[in-house]
Amino acid sequence: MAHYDVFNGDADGICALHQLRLAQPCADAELITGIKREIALLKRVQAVAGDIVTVLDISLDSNRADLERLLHAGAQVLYFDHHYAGDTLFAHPNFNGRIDTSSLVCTSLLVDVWLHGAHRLWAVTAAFGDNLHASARRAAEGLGLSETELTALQTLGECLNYNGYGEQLADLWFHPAELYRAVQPYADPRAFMAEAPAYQKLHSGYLADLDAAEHQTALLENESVAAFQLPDAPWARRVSGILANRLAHAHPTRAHAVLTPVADARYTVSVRAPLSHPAGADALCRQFPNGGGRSAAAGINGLPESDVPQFLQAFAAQFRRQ
Ligand SMILES: [Mn+2]
Repeated sequence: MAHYDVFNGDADGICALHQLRLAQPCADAELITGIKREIALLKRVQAVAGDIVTVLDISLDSNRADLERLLHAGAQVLYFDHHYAGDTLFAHPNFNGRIDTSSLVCTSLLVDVWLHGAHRLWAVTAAFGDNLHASARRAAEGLGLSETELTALQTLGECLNYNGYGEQLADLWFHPAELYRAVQPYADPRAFMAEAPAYQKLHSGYLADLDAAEHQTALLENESVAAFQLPDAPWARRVSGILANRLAHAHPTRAHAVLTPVADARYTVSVRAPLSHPAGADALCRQFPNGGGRSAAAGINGLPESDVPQFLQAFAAQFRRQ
């Protein structure tokens, strides 16, 4: 009987798996992950009857055909996620799913409920990483954390999330499976931050990239929206998603888009709805090929340069103040 641990290569995916495996160790599981935007991960799983596939933080809608293939083959699937899952509820005797697309939860918070709060510090970290600051603070109530510790967990969540951004694995400081292996020995994220060389490397890379991003000028900017275009460089591809989150917090009533050049005159687009009204980002992005995500945070893969004006127009219209 083989185990497959399939997880998004961002903070939420890593922290969800880490919580589960602290509670239910499974040393021989095959790790299947990738850059944050690589979400069609189930196609890489070849499970047979009796195998157990654990799936964390990737859209069921984007993996539906392969999920059906694995269930049909007789695999047991445990699935936690908060991304768009399609219009119909998914049901199968071998499928155990905890899917909640509320903008207040992330996958690690769903796992935290499942584990009755056993490793909540990592769920708090992940919620910060997924830009769900209020949910992170709510989850942390009763843990007795100081404001300094909360801020540290926020930085850790942002760093783990930031590591997943990039066009290819070579853009990243760490392969997400390697980063998961680095956190694996630490039941307490505060010890990971204090002791792990991997964290020192990730944190200093994060600060250097943010510094480089600071002086970008807007393509479009008014009271309700702002869009920024980054240069064609690995640091820009790494920092793009974090930049969108930081802009969102600096201007909570404004929607933000960050366009990052990738190959073939195309852009990766990160969209954040206004924090004051976190809705519409997924509806905007699904108007374009390879667009999707959550109501508060969504994106488009490979937007052609020729479609940028159309995107900016749709973006401004989506978030125009009524
Ligand atoms: Mn997530």
